[in-house]
Amino acid sequence: MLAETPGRVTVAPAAPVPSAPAGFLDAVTCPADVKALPESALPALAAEIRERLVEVVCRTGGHLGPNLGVVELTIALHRVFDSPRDAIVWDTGHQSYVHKMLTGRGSDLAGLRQAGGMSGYPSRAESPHDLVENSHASTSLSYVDGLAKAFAVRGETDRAVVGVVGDGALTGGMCWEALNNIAAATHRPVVIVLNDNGRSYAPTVGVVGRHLAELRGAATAGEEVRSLFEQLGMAYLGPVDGHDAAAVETLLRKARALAAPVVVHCVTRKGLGHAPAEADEADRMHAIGPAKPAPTNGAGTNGAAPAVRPTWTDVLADELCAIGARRPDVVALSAAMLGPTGLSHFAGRYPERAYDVGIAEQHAVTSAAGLAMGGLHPVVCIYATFLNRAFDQVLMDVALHRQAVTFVLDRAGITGSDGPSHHGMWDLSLLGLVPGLRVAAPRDGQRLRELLREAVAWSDGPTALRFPKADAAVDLPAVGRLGGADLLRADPGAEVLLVAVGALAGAACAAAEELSSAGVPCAVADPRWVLPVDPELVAGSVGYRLVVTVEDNGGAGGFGDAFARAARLARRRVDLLTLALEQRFLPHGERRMMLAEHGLDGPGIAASVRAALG
Ligand SMILES: Cc1ncc(C[n+]2csc(CCOP(=O)(O)OP(=O)(O)O)c2C)c(N)n1
Repeated sequence: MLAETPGRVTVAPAAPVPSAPAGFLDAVTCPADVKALPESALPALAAEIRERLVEVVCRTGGHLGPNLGVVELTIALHRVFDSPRDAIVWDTGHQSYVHKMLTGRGSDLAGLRQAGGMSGYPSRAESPHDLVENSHASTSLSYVDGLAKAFAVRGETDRAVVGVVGDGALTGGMCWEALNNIAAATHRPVVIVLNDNGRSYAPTVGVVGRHLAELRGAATAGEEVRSLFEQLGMAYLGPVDGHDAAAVETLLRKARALAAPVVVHCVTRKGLGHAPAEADEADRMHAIGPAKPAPTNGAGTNGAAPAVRPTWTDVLADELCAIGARRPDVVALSAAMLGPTGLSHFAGRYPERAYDVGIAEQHAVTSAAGLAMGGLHPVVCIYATFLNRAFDQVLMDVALHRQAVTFVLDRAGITGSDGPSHHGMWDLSLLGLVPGLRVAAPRDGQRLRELLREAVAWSDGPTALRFPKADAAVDLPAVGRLGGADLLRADPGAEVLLVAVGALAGAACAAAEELSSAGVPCAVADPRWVLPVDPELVAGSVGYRLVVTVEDNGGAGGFGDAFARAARLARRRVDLLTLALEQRFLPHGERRMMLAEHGLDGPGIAASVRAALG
């Protein structure tokens, strides 16, 4: 794998960050307040912002490293541009906390990513200063291209358009599609602020990262290197030390005055000012979880630390390594997420069989098709929500060609604190449309291992596995079979059949227990392979008073709809209740609580069944 060495950022200062004397931050309620500060106050303001970021984000969880890296850059942006009249678009948006603090939301930071609190991304509902909230990377330059065209057509030529894009996001193909247009329109002003910290989560892969490193190196050595952006016809300013607010401000003013497409290359350090983040070579605290409450009685009587349960991702990582040892043809791909998808273990053990392609899901999927055509079995590990990007590639490049590619969809279902753009609630609806693609949903760690082995053993077309962001469920042994499904419970004379998708099996069993105790005997089935729907399971469901499907996909076109369609096509009469997530953009919150709110926990499922039975 091509990867820039971390720490090659040569322009940023190595000097200690000043500690924060109180005062400036609390006085900033809008960008005009930032503009009014004397230049001499900027280092102190930056120090206060860092202190507040560390204090809050270490408690709530969130994108600490990226935000610590953009403090001065954000201050400079709000001194030069007039948001929201000037449009500032943050690529991905995970680095917008400082922008929020400077646009009147400093006091809301305490509720970051908490249910009902401030979003961890820009949010149009929160502020007119937030334009783009989708948080899927590499879109900013397309948005600014459109905004710049719109302002030109409307004659609003005094409005600047700014896209802030990371070197990681710049590995995404959409950025280059946008640059292809932006650079061609030499008289249409667009300011592209390139926030170059040399890293995505991990050091940025590929020649884009290498070129940026070359530009940084040349600047330090005082050499002239013509940037790729200039070769494409744009102006290029920098590289500038992105932690020198005054220097960035000077360059941004120059960029604005050019009234042309221009790239301002800012060199920053992810995690700057927080020693644990700076020392974290894996990802510079790109995203951290909330502080764990101190254990009260978890240490047990013998004083041993409470057992840490493996996550679904941990189990996947372990089993994939085991498969890799037996199967030299198994290769793995990630789109800039080797660590978060658990692939770093496989990549560490089999570096020649692991590919980090950058933030490039579409390319990852078609490249996997090529790997399969070349005689290998690729496993593409991707967050469920990001597979949406590559639907056409799954459909036409993989499935039409019947290539044996396995997709591992981590973060399926409710993901929690990342909100609407990150909930993995679309995959079953989309993948259900793909002819010849089989989708599995493991109910527990043991099933994840088995299903992954079955998926990579399948050579007649693509397969997918989906599981959530959570600890792997406790193993639920089968008590029998119903068609191709595992029966997890079979009360004598069962009236209700609950068919649960993957990790929701536990909730279905809890509901069955509650209903059974109240005199409604139940059976619970886990299809394991959920799509296409098993005709034998449909046949086996006939005769129950009520059949209930339970899934954490959106209701439209999910497993329940697929089951109903299969029953309809087979002309089987089934009284069907389909329980799923509401088909709308769901806010951020805690997974367990959100599932309960959607009636997808044990008591919620039982209540829906009681209501349906009247
Ligand atoms: C389409 C898509 N794939 C993956 C991600 C996950 N992701 C979030 S931030 C990030 C790295 C972004 O790196 P960069 O743009 O350089 O910003 P930095 O965090 O370094 O400031 C990735 C891969 C995403 N948000 N969108």
